[in-house]
Amino acid sequence: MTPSQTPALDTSTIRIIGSEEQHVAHNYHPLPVVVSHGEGAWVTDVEGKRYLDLLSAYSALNFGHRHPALVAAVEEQLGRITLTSRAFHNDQLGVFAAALARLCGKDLVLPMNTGAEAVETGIKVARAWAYRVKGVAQDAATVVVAHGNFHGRTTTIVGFSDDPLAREGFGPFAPGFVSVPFGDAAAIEAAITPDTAAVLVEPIQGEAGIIIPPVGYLAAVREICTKHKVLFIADEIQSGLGRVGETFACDREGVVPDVYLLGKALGGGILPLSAVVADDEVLGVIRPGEHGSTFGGNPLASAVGLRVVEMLETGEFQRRAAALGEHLEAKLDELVGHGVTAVRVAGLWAGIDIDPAVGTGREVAERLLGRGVLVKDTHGQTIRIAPPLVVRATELDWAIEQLKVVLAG
Ligand code: IF1
Repeated sequence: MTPSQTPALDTSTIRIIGSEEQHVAHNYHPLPVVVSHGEGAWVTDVEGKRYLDLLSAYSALNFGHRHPALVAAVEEQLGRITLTSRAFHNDQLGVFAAALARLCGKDLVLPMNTGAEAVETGIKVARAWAYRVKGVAQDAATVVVAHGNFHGRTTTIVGFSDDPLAREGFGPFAPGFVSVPFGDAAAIEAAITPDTAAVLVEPIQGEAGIIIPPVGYLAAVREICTKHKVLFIADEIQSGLGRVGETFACDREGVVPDVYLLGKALGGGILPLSAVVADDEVLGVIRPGEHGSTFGGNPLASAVGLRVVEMLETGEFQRRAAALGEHLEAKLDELVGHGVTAVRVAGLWAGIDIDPAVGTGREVAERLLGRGVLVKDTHGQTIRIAPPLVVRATELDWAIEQLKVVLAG
């Protein structure tokens, strides 16, 4: 492939990027575009150029940029109160928690802010449940995780990652995690001991490249966890809330985990909101003062979260993602053998493996940038497609036409 042909940048873009590089830690390698506005599935850069957003901030923008109903919920709450801490009650959290618990079919919600916080909270709750309900000896609890996992960036979480980029240089790491191949239910059962508190998996692995497990895997994990009295914790932070054409990716197999970990789109693409959702037998182990966070359960996030749950309760976004996902899959399948070596699609979420003869995922992302499409590469040869669920079929078709041109070199 010829060198990336992203168009020359204008002075405002160069100036802004330069300032960011001078004052912001270099923990990312962003594409050379400065986004200043967004609406629906589209964003506009400081030069006035428009792009179709096929990343959705890693599935945090399932409802699109600045969805009117979500902006209205924020504006309304901004005029009342934004933050109280949990030292006091507020009039939004209980209503949000009741709605989210109902959506999940569970009793209780523990609200946090980021996905990593929800994962960390889920691990703490599972360990406390193991000691206080299952009878595991203090400090002996283990959690089974999957190869190729991505659950966040805290040192506990990267400690059980097998991605050198995520973990090297950040040790020492917390003990108590056992990693087994993703998609292999027998490997999970073989890893379970009397000290196992939980199995923690993404129902579909996102960062790994939208890795969809064999049909029946989630049902097998459910059965194994029930059999061995181990908590099934589903990290639905990226796969949940409509992305795969269901409320949760676990719904694809009719499986209900013991614990849902939610985040990203739960905040409507406007502010951070995450949650651990489970029945009283699990979340009820946490006693006052044992866990929390300054912003966890704040009224502003709760007001947005409530509107998100109400939008999901209609099923409209799930149906849309399912229907458009079938359309997307049919179109992407046609690319296999034409610059693409493999495609994986679940609802409006796709991993596309680029033929190395065409170039790297990053090079394809840069070329798509030049054609008005925003995507993110992952693990070298893969690009991820995750448009807002409000995207139109005609817009998806246009984006795939741009991809075809890029693949053709
Ligand atoms: C980055 C990846 C995606 C997640 C799952 C928990 C979290 C994430 C399944 C933590 C977060 C984000 C983090 C962001 C980029 C993005 C990402 F590339 F890093 F791996 F989506 F695939 N569970 N994923 O996907 O949630 O603390 O970020 O709110 O760190 O670069 P968070």
